[in-house]
Amino acid sequence: MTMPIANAEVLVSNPGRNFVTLRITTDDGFVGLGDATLNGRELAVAAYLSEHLAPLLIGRDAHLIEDTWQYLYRGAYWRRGPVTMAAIAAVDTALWDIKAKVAGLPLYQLLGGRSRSGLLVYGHASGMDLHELYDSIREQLAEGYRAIRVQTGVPGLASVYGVASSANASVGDGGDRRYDYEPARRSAVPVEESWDTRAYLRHVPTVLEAVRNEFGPELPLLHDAHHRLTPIQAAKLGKAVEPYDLFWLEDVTPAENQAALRRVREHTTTPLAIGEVFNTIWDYRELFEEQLIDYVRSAVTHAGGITGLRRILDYAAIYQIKSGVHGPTDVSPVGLAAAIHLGIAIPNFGIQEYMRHSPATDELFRPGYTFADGMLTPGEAPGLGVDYDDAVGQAHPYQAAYLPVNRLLDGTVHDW
Ligand code: KDG
Ligand code: MG
Repeated sequence: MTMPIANAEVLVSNPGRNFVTLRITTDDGFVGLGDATLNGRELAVAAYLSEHLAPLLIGRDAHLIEDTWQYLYRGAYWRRGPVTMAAIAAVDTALWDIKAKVAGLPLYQLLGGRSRSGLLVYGHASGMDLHELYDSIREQLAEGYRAIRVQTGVPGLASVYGVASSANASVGDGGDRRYDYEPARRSAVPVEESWDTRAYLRHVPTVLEAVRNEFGPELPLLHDAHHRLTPIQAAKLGKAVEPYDLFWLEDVTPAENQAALRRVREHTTTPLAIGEVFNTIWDYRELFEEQLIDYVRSAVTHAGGITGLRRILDYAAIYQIKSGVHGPTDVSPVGLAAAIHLGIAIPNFGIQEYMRHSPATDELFRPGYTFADGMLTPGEAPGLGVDYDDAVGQAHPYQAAYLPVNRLLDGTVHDW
């Protein structure tokens, strides 16, 4: 039985922040959704999808998920890269959504069924000082989170990426800092931030020590260094925070230089997570085979969909490396739902990042997954369990928004 694709629509909307969604419809009326959101570069993926991929999908058999993946990946000749892989991810996810709807099953059933009752998630706490940070952690605990990422301001720096403050609360996803810590600002050019690595390295261990003392030994704590350190600085940080027993230290060095992780690993037993900007299995090869990391950070949305990420995670599993799938608010509810279905099925689930989407975003996508007691669970509706409401989407058109650019105090452009 073949199931020809009749339509592939690219939907771009901004219910507080931009999302790119692919909607595939088959001749017999099955509908599948895929997330193709690439924060700050949304229209590049939208154009790749509508100009180059959508025309190739019309008439193809929607059941051919693997063949379509290979066709779009190998067939293009120009492989990899965030734009290509986000577009392939959206096609792949939408086809899985359709296949599960045809089967009348929630998607995780097609991925092998449940391996656990729910996904442990981590929430986001941040503050410019300890007082703000403790309040933020308490808010997260009160909401039910059982693991918490801790980001802090640094003395001498006016703002720090990833630290919510009242100054950036009104620019993004609904104007509530819980939904928009980064933020991606609606401005013609990116906002520029300043950075001082030595000040950061002096300050962060003191904050993690204080938080560990305040909240006790049990609470899993995570921290994201956002690619800003050299290998030896990262090694120093990993070693300095060992007494505070982090669940992981994320993105310590720029992602391009995989060998850097060797240097870090030689010096510290703090678990390492990396990969939110990776997009294929090749980006992980050295890291897996040399066992240089502990958690994989790729999202379904950015790593070639369920097919792409499943392959990466199966490879990781043979080295006892676990998932830690990227899940900030710029991964749409479609991308998050896909991650939840995958995460509940795989044997090597570690933790899932979760940052609640704004009410306007949930109104647009009406996700069927639920968060309770620190865990996410997929719903039992056939497919991904996410919809797209056109009227809501049309009421919130795209608005250009950029992630910030990071400079050292002397003006040098720095990693971030
Ligand atoms: O678009 C960029 C954000 O998704 C990213 O900076 C968030 O680092 C992040 C994280 O760990 O969620
Ligand atoms: Mg990160």
